Amino acid sequence: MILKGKTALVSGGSRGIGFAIAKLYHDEGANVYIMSRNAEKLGEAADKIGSDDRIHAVPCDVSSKTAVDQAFERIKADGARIDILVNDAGVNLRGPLETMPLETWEKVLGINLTGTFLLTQKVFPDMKEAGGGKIVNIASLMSEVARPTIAPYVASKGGVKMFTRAIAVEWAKYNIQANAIIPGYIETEMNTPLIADKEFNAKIVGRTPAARWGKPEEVAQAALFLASKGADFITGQALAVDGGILANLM
Ligand code: GCO
Repeated sequence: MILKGKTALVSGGSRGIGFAIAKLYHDEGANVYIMSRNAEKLGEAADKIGSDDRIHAVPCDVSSKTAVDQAFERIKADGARIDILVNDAGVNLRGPLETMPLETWEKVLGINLTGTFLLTQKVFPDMKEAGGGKIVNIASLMSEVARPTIAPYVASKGGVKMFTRAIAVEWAKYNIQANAIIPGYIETEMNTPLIADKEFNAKIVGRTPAARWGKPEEVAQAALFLASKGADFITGQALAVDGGILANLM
């Protein structure tokens, strides 16, 4: 039980990569708070993870400072102190850049990047007081490369990677390690339309040396390592869990 005695907060914890991380952390003994906007789906996810007192659903729109403040009041009321923060909450709203509405841009940046900023600021006092902590930010292939029709997502994930480095260099003196994970193409709800698109699916599988889509549980294993003591001297890094796609020219 690698995380026994630790309390983790996982945003985006009701589905996909965030759910897989929350489940694995819980299986490894952590006390886990999961956050997402949809209270019903969040409750269902919490029930799937466990029925004990180590799993908690805290509905929250991470792009709203008010909502984040209220969510932390709830966590504080439990007497909980966050040792591990996973910023996974993210949306990808696709469309041509030239006609991309400002509202779409602001929604994607608000959840993916500003949400990461807000939660990171909120956990700092706990981690500083505890003498250290772990921050794991879910970046993306799109922190490194781009593709057409997802400009807000690309911009947000590039920011997540560099914000991770900013946290790492500023808070290392408090023994807080911050690292990013770069998932490749993973079988998640966000990617359902891409998986269903036979041409796109074939292109991705062809570009990925492992010749398959990844699984959320495979990303969760990297998140477990980065949250563990074994990663205490690793900070400011971005670990790709991508089947080799970023290493592959062709
Ligand atoms: C897309 C996908 C990607 C992946 C992931 C890759 O539209 O190309 O949604 O963005 O989800 O982010 O790391």
